[in-house]
Amino acid sequence: MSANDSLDAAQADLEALEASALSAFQGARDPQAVEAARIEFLGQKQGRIKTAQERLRGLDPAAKKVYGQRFNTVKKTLEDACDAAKARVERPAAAVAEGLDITLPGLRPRLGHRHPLTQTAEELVDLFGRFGFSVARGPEVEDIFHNFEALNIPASHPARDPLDNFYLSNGTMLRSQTSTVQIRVMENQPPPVRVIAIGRVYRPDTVDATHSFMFHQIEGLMVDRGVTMADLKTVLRLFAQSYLGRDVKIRFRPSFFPFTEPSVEVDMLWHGGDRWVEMGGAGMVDPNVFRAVGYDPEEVTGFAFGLGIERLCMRRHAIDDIRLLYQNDTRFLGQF
Ligand code: FA5
Repeated sequence: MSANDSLDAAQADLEALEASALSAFQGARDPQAVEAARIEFLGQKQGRIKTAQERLRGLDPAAKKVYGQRFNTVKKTLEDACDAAKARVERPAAAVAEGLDITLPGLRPRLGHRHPLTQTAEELVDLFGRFGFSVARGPEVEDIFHNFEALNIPASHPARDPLDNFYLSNGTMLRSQTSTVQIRVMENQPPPVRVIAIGRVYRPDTVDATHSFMFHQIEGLMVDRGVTMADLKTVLRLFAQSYLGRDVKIRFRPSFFPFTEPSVEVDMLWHGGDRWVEMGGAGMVDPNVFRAVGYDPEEVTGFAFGLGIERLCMRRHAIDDIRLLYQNDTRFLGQF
Protein backbone atom coordinates (compact mmCIF):
# COMPACT_ATOMS: atom_id res chain seq x y z
CA MET A 1 0.00 0.00 0.00
CA SER A 2 1.30 3.42 -0.85
CA ALA A 3 1.50 5.98 1.90
CA ASN A 4 -0.75 8.33 0.00
CA ASP A 5 -3.73 5.97 -0.41
CA SER A 6 -6.89 8.05 -0.60
CA LEU A 7 -9.60 7.76 2.01
CA ASP A 8 -12.32 7.74 -0.64
CA ALA A 9 -10.82 4.82 -2.50
CA ALA A 10 -10.23 2.83 0.67
CA GLN A 11 -13.77 3.44 1.88
CA ALA A 12 -15.27 2.50 -1.47
CA ASP A 13 -13.38 -0.77 -1.42
CA LEU A 14 -14.54 -1.41 2.16
CA GLU A 15 -18.20 -0.90 1.16
CA ALA A 16 -17.77 -3.25 -1.80
CA LEU A 17 -16.12 -5.82 0.44
CA GLU A 18 -19.00 -5.63 2.92
CA ALA A 19 -21.61 -6.05 0.19
CA SER A 20 -19.99 -9.07 -1.42
CA ALA A 21 -19.25 -10.71 1.96
CA LEU A 22 -22.84 -10.28 3.12
CA SER A 23 -24.20 -11.78 -0.06
CA ALA A 24 -21.78 -14.70 0.26
CA PHE A 25 -22.83 -15.45 3.86
CA GLN A 26 -26.53 -14.97 3.20
CA GLY A 27 -26.43 -17.07 0.05
CA ALA A 28 -24.54 -19.98 1.64
CA ARG A 29 -26.76 -23.11 1.71
CA ASP A 30 -24.57 -25.58 3.56
CA PRO A 31 -21.75 -25.61 6.14
CA GLN A 32 -19.09 -25.98 3.42
CA ALA A 33 -20.23 -22.80 1.66
CA VAL A 34 -20.24 -20.87 4.94
CA GLU A 35 -16.73 -22.08 5.74
CA ALA A 36 -15.48 -21.09 2.27
CA ALA A 37 -16.93 -17.59 2.71
CA ARG A 38 -15.45 -17.35 6.20
CA ILE A 39 -11.99 -18.16 4.88
CA GLU A 40 -12.33 -15.78 1.95
CA PHE A 41 -13.52 -12.80 3.98
CA LEU A 42 -12.56 -13.35 7.61
CA GLY A 43 -9.57 -15.72 7.25
CA GLN A 44 -6.73 -14.90 9.67
CA LYS A 45 -3.98 -15.02 7.08
CA GLN A 46 -5.32 -13.95 3.73
CA GLY A 47 -8.88 -12.98 4.41
CA ARG A 48 -10.07 -9.91 2.55
CA ILE A 49 -10.88 -8.16 5.83
CA LYS A 50 -7.21 -8.55 6.72
CA THR A 51 -6.19 -6.80 3.52
CA ALA A 52 -8.68 -4.03 4.23
CA GLN A 53 -7.18 -3.62 7.68
CA GLU A 54 -3.72 -3.27 6.25
CA ARG A 55 -4.86 -0.25 4.28
CA LEU A 56 -4.95 1.69 7.54
CA ARG A 57 -1.21 1.98 7.35
CA GLY A 58 -1.26 3.99 4.11
CA LEU A 59 -3.68 6.61 5.42
CA ASP A 60 -2.80 9.85 7.15
CA PRO A 61 -3.88 10.20 10.79
CA ALA A 62 -7.17 12.01 10.17
CA ALA A 63 -8.24 9.59 7.44
CA LYS A 64 -7.06 6.65 9.60
CA LYS A 65 -9.54 7.62 12.26
CA VAL A 66 -12.48 7.81 9.88
CA TYR A 67 -11.54 4.64 8.02
CA GLY A 68 -10.71 2.79 11.24
CA GLN A 69 -14.14 3.36 12.71
CA ARG A 70 -15.87 2.21 9.57
CA PHE A 71 -13.56 -0.79 9.34
CA ASN A 72 -14.46 -1.90 12.86
CA THR A 73 -18.16 -1.73 12.08
CA VAL A 74 -17.81 -3.71 8.86
CA LYS A 75 -15.69 -6.37 10.53
CA LYS A 76 -18.27 -6.81 13.26
CA THR A 77 -21.10 -6.99 10.70
CA LEU A 78 -19.30 -9.72 8.76
CA GLU A 79 -18.56 -11.75 11.88
CA ASP A 80 -22.22 -11.60 12.85
CA ALA A 81 -23.30 -12.56 9.33
CA CYS A 82 -20.90 -15.51 9.46
CA ASP A 83 -22.32 -16.70 12.82
CA ALA A 84 -25.90 -16.34 11.57
CA ALA A 85 -25.11 -18.30 8.41
CA LYS A 86 -23.49 -21.09 10.44
CA ALA A 87 -26.53 -21.37 12.71
CA ARG A 88 -28.88 -21.37 9.75
CA VAL A 89 -27.21 -24.14 7.76
CA GLU A 90 -26.30 -26.39 10.68
CA ARG A 91 -29.62 -26.47 12.53
CA PRO A 92 -31.97 -28.08 10.03
CA ALA A 93 -29.39 -29.98 7.97
CA ALA A 94 -31.11 -33.34 8.38
CA ALA A 95 -34.64 -32.00 8.05
CA VAL A 96 -33.86 -29.91 5.00
CA ALA A 97 -32.31 -32.92 3.31
CA GLU A 98 -35.65 -34.72 3.73
CA GLY A 99 -37.64 -31.78 2.49
CA LEU A 100 -39.16 -31.03 5.91
CA ASP A 101 -40.03 -27.49 6.83
CA ILE A 102 -39.19 -27.30 10.51
CA THR A 103 -40.63 -23.83 10.77
CA LEU A 104 -44.20 -25.10 10.24
CA PRO A 105 -46.39 -25.26 13.38
CA GLY A 106 -46.41 -28.74 14.97
CA LEU A 107 -49.21 -31.27 14.64
CA ARG A 108 -51.32 -31.42 17.77
CA PRO A 109 -51.33 -35.07 19.01
CA ARG A 110 -54.80 -36.58 19.07
CA LEU A 111 -55.37 -37.99 22.53
CA GLY A 112 -57.60 -41.03 22.78
CA HIS A 113 -59.61 -42.24 25.73
CA ARG A 114 -61.21 -45.42 26.97
CA HIS A 115 -64.08 -46.96 25.06
CA PRO A 116 -67.47 -46.14 26.63
CA LEU A 117 -68.01 -49.84 27.43
CA THR A 118 -64.68 -49.95 29.23
CA GLN A 119 -65.58 -46.77 31.09
CA THR A 120 -68.87 -48.37 32.14
CA ALA A 121 -67.15 -51.57 33.27
CA GLU A 122 -64.63 -49.61 35.33
CA GLU A 123 -67.35 -47.57 36.95
CA LEU A 124 -69.31 -50.72 37.83
CA VAL A 125 -66.25 -52.26 39.45
CA ASP A 126 -65.82 -49.07 41.44
CA LEU A 127 -69.47 -48.82 42.51
CA PHE A 128 -69.82 -52.45 43.56
CA GLY A 129 -66.43 -52.20 45.23
CA ARG A 130 -67.98 -49.62 47.55
CA PHE A 131 -70.72 -52.13 48.41
CA GLY A 132 -68.01 -54.62 49.37
CA PHE A 133 -67.94 -56.71 46.17
CA SER A 134 -64.60 -57.86 44.81
CA VAL A 135 -63.93 -58.83 41.20
CA ALA A 136 -63.79 -62.41 39.91
CA ARG A 137 -62.90 -63.67 36.46
CA GLY A 138 -63.60 -66.71 34.34
CA PRO A 139 -62.71 -67.95 30.86
CA GLU A 140 -64.65 -66.99 27.73
CA VAL A 141 -64.09 -70.47 26.30
CA GLU A 142 -66.02 -72.46 28.86
CA ASP A 143 -66.90 -76.10 29.40
CA ILE A 144 -70.43 -77.47 29.31
CA PHE A 145 -70.36 -78.20 33.04
CA HIS A 146 -69.80 -74.58 34.09
CA ASN A 147 -72.06 -73.02 31.45
CA PHE A 148 -74.97 -75.45 31.97
CA GLU A 149 -74.74 -78.51 34.25
CA ALA A 150 -73.66 -76.78 37.43
CA LEU A 151 -76.22 -74.04 36.77
CA ASN A 152 -78.99 -76.61 36.94
CA ILE A 153 -79.55 -76.57 33.16
CA PRO A 154 -79.94 -80.24 32.11
CA ALA A 155 -79.21 -81.58 28.62
CA SER A 156 -82.90 -81.51 27.77
CA HIS A 157 -83.23 -77.78 28.49
CA PRO A 158 -83.97 -75.59 25.43
CA ALA A 159 -81.24 -73.11 26.49
CA ARG A 160 -78.71 -75.75 25.38
CA ASP A 161 -80.04 -75.85 21.82
CA PRO A 162 -77.17 -75.82 19.28
CA LEU A 163 -78.92 -72.98 17.50
CA ASP A 164 -78.75 -70.81 20.62
CA ASN A 165 -75.09 -71.32 21.45
CA PHE A 166 -71.62 -71.17 19.93
CA TYR A 167 -70.39 -74.70 20.57
CA LEU A 168 -66.74 -75.45 19.92
CA SER A 169 -65.15 -78.86 19.56
CA ASN A 170 -64.32 -81.19 22.47
CA GLY A 171 -67.06 -80.24 24.90
CA THR A 172 -66.38 -76.50 25.08
CA MET A 173 -68.30 -73.42 24.01
CA LEU A 174 -68.13 -69.64 24.05
CA ARG A 175 -69.84 -68.86 27.34
CA SER A 176 -73.40 -67.61 26.89
CA GLN A 177 -73.60 -65.87 30.27
CA THR A 178 -71.30 -64.72 33.07
CA SER A 179 -73.21 -66.95 35.51
CA THR A 180 -70.41 -69.46 34.81
CA VAL A 181 -68.19 -67.38 37.07
CA GLN A 182 -70.56 -67.92 40.02
CA ILE A 183 -69.72 -71.60 39.83
CA ARG A 184 -65.99 -71.05 39.44
CA VAL A 185 -65.91 -68.76 42.48
CA MET A 186 -67.92 -71.10 44.73
CA GLU A 187 -65.82 -74.09 43.67
CA ASN A 188 -62.75 -72.25 44.86
CA GLN A 189 -63.81 -70.71 48.15
CA PRO A 190 -66.14 -71.39 51.06
CA PRO A 191 -68.91 -68.92 51.93
CA PRO A 192 -69.32 -66.03 52.54
CA VAL A 193 -69.03 -64.73 48.97
CA ARG A 194 -69.48 -61.23 47.61
CA VAL A 195 -68.20 -60.89 44.05
CA ILE A 196 -68.96 -59.39 40.68
CA ALA A 197 -67.70 -60.70 37.34
CA ILE A 198 -67.56 -58.61 34.19
CA GLY A 199 -66.87 -59.93 30.73
CA ARG A 200 -67.87 -60.90 27.21
CA VAL A 201 -70.54 -63.44 26.44
CA TYR A 202 -71.62 -64.88 23.11
CA ARG A 203 -74.98 -65.88 21.66
CA PRO A 204 -76.06 -66.36 18.04
CA ASP A 205 -78.81 -63.75 18.47
CA THR A 206 -80.00 -61.79 15.45
CA VAL A 207 -78.27 -58.42 15.53
CA ASP A 208 -80.53 -55.40 15.88
CA ALA A 209 -80.55 -52.06 17.72
CA THR A 210 -80.58 -53.76 21.14
CA HIS A 211 -78.97 -57.16 20.47
CA SER A 212 -75.53 -58.35 19.45
CA PHE A 213 -73.95 -61.81 19.04
CA MET A 214 -71.23 -60.72 21.46
CA PHE A 215 -71.99 -58.49 24.40
CA HIS A 216 -70.93 -57.89 28.00
CA GLN A 217 -72.54 -58.80 31.27
CA ILE A 218 -71.93 -57.99 34.88
CA GLU A 219 -72.69 -60.85 37.22
CA GLY A 220 -73.15 -60.41 40.96
CA LEU A 221 -73.16 -63.10 43.63
CA MET A 222 -73.62 -62.78 47.35
CA VAL A 223 -73.77 -65.84 49.60
CA ASP A 224 -73.91 -65.80 53.37
CA ARG A 225 -76.13 -66.82 56.25
CA GLY A 226 -79.49 -65.10 56.04
CA VAL A 227 -79.17 -63.32 52.69
CA THR A 228 -82.66 -62.45 51.38
CA MET A 229 -84.43 -61.07 48.35
CA ALA A 230 -84.63 -57.73 50.19
CA ASP A 231 -80.82 -57.58 50.13
CA LEU A 232 -80.89 -58.25 46.39
CA LYS A 233 -83.37 -55.49 45.73
CA THR A 234 -81.52 -53.03 47.94
CA VAL A 235 -78.18 -53.65 46.26
CA LEU A 236 -79.68 -53.35 42.78
CA ARG A 237 -81.64 -50.23 43.64
CA LEU A 238 -78.66 -48.49 45.21
CA PHE A 239 -76.55 -49.50 42.25
CA ALA A 240 -79.09 -48.27 39.68
CA GLN A 241 -79.48 -44.95 41.46
CA SER A 242 -75.72 -44.47 41.74
CA TYR A 243 -75.08 -45.31 38.11
CA LEU A 244 -78.14 -43.88 36.34
CA GLY A 245 -79.41 -41.21 38.72
CA ARG A 246 -81.27 -40.75 41.98
CA ASP A 247 -84.70 -40.81 40.37
CA VAL A 248 -84.30 -44.25 38.73
CA LYS A 249 -86.86 -46.83 39.80
CA ILE A 250 -86.39 -50.59 39.67
CA ARG A 251 -88.99 -53.30 39.36
CA PHE A 252 -88.82 -57.08 39.82
CA ARG A 253 -90.93 -59.04 37.34
CA PRO A 254 -91.48 -62.76 38.06
CA SER A 255 -89.45 -64.94 35.70
CA PHE A 256 -87.58 -68.20 35.47
CA PHE A 257 -83.91 -69.12 35.46
CA PRO A 258 -82.85 -72.72 36.21
CA PHE A 259 -80.15 -71.54 38.64
CA THR A 260 -82.28 -69.20 40.78
CA GLU A 261 -85.50 -69.73 42.70
CA PRO A 262 -87.41 -67.47 42.81
CA SER A 263 -86.24 -65.67 39.67
CA VAL A 264 -86.99 -62.19 38.41
CA GLU A 265 -86.35 -59.91 35.49
CA VAL A 266 -84.89 -56.59 36.62
CA ASP A 267 -86.55 -53.62 34.90
CA MET A 268 -85.59 -49.98 35.29
CA LEU A 269 -87.52 -46.77 34.71
CA TRP A 270 -85.82 -43.39 34.74
CA HIS A 271 -86.94 -39.83 34.82
CA GLY A 272 -88.44 -38.90 31.47
CA GLY A 273 -88.55 -42.52 30.29
CA ASP A 274 -91.92 -43.71 29.01
CA ARG A 275 -91.56 -47.44 29.68
CA TRP A 276 -89.79 -49.98 31.90
CA VAL A 277 -86.63 -51.40 30.27
CA GLU A 278 -85.23 -54.85 31.06
CA MET A 279 -81.65 -54.64 32.27
CA GLY A 280 -81.06 -58.21 33.39
CA GLY A 281 -82.11 -61.22 35.40
CA ALA A 282 -81.70 -62.10 39.06
CA GLY A 283 -82.91 -64.32 41.85
CA MET A 284 -82.07 -66.36 44.91
CA VAL A 285 -79.44 -69.03 44.22
CA ASP A 286 -81.13 -72.40 43.62
CA PRO A 287 -80.29 -75.07 46.24
CA ASN A 288 -79.24 -77.39 43.41
CA VAL A 289 -76.48 -74.94 42.45
CA PHE A 290 -75.22 -74.88 46.03
CA ARG A 291 -75.15 -78.68 46.03
CA ALA A 292 -73.21 -78.75 42.73
CA VAL A 293 -70.41 -76.69 44.30
CA GLY A 294 -70.50 -78.36 47.71
CA TYR A 295 -72.22 -75.58 49.69
CA ASP A 296 -74.91 -76.58 52.20
CA PRO A 297 -78.26 -74.99 51.18
CA GLU A 298 -79.50 -75.51 54.75
CA GLU A 299 -76.72 -73.25 55.95
CA VAL A 300 -76.41 -70.42 53.48
CA THR A 301 -78.59 -68.52 51.09
CA GLY A 302 -77.58 -66.14 48.37
CA PHE A 303 -78.65 -63.93 45.55
CA ALA A 304 -77.29 -63.59 42.03
CA PHE A 305 -77.91 -61.14 39.23
CA GLY A 306 -76.74 -60.64 35.66
CA LEU A 307 -77.11 -57.31 33.85
CA GLY A 308 -76.28 -56.29 30.29
CA ILE A 309 -73.43 -53.78 30.29
CA GLU A 310 -74.33 -52.46 26.84
CA ARG A 311 -77.85 -51.71 28.06
CA LEU A 312 -76.49 -49.81 31.08
CA CYS A 313 -73.98 -47.89 29.00
CA MET A 314 -76.60 -47.06 26.36
CA ARG A 315 -79.03 -45.81 28.99
CA ARG A 316 -76.37 -43.72 30.67
CA HIS A 317 -75.33 -41.99 27.45
CA ALA A 318 -78.68 -42.06 25.61
CA ILE A 319 -77.23 -44.26 22.83
CA ASP A 320 -80.07 -45.72 20.78
CA ASP A 321 -78.28 -48.41 18.75
CA ILE A 322 -76.00 -51.06 20.25
CA ARG A 323 -74.13 -51.46 16.95
CA LEU A 324 -72.59 -48.00 17.35
CA LEU A 325 -70.56 -49.40 20.24
CA TYR A 326 -68.73 -51.89 18.01
CA GLN A 327 -67.99 -49.89 14.87
CA ASN A 328 -64.90 -48.06 16.15
CA ASP A 329 -66.00 -44.83 14.53
CA THR A 330 -64.03 -42.15 16.36
CA ARG A 331 -66.61 -39.50 15.46
CA PHE A 332 -69.03 -41.48 17.65
CA LEU A 333 -66.59 -42.66 20.32
CA GLY A 334 -65.06 -39.20 20.69
CA GLN A 335 -68.25 -37.94 22.32
CA PHE A 336 -67.83 -39.92 25.54
C1 FA5 B 1 -78.97 -64.15 31.80
O1 FA5 B 1 -78.01 -64.13 31.00
C2 FA5 B 1 -78.79 -64.68 33.18
N1 FA5 B 1 -77.50 -65.32 33.30
C3 FA5 B 1 -78.95 -63.53 34.17
C4 FA5 B 1 -79.03 -64.01 35.58
C5 FA5 B 1 -77.88 -63.99 36.36
C6 FA5 B 1 -80.23 -64.45 36.14
C7 FA5 B 1 -77.93 -64.41 37.68
C8 FA5 B 1 -80.28 -64.88 37.43
C9 FA5 B 1 -79.13 -64.85 38.20
P1 FA5 B 1 -80.59 -62.98 30.15
O2 FA5 B 1 -80.43 -63.96 29.07
O3 FA5 B 1 -81.94 -62.39 30.37
O4 FA5 B 1 -80.16 -63.57 31.54
O5 FA5 B 1 -79.56 -61.80 29.88
C10 FA5 B 1 -79.34 -60.79 30.84
C11 FA5 B 1 -79.19 -59.44 30.18
O6 FA5 B 1 -78.16 -59.48 29.18
C12 FA5 B 1 -80.41 -58.96 29.41
O7 FA5 B 1 -81.35 -58.40 30.27
C13 FA5 B 1 -79.81 -57.93 28.52
O8 FA5 B 1 -79.55 -56.72 29.23
C14 FA5 B 1 -78.49 -58.55 28.16
N2 FA5 B 1 -78.57 -59.24 26.88
C15 FA5 B 1 -79.10 -60.46 26.61
N3 FA5 B 1 -78.96 -60.78 25.32
C16 FA5 B 1 -78.33 -59.73 24.74
C17 FA5 B 1 -77.87 -59.45 23.41
N4 FA5 B 1 -78.01 -60.32 22.41
N5 FA5 B 1 -77.26 -58.26 23.18
C18 FA5 B 1 -77.07 -57.39 24.18
N6 FA5 B 1 -77.46 -57.59 25.44
C19 FA5 B 1 -78.08 -58.76 25.73
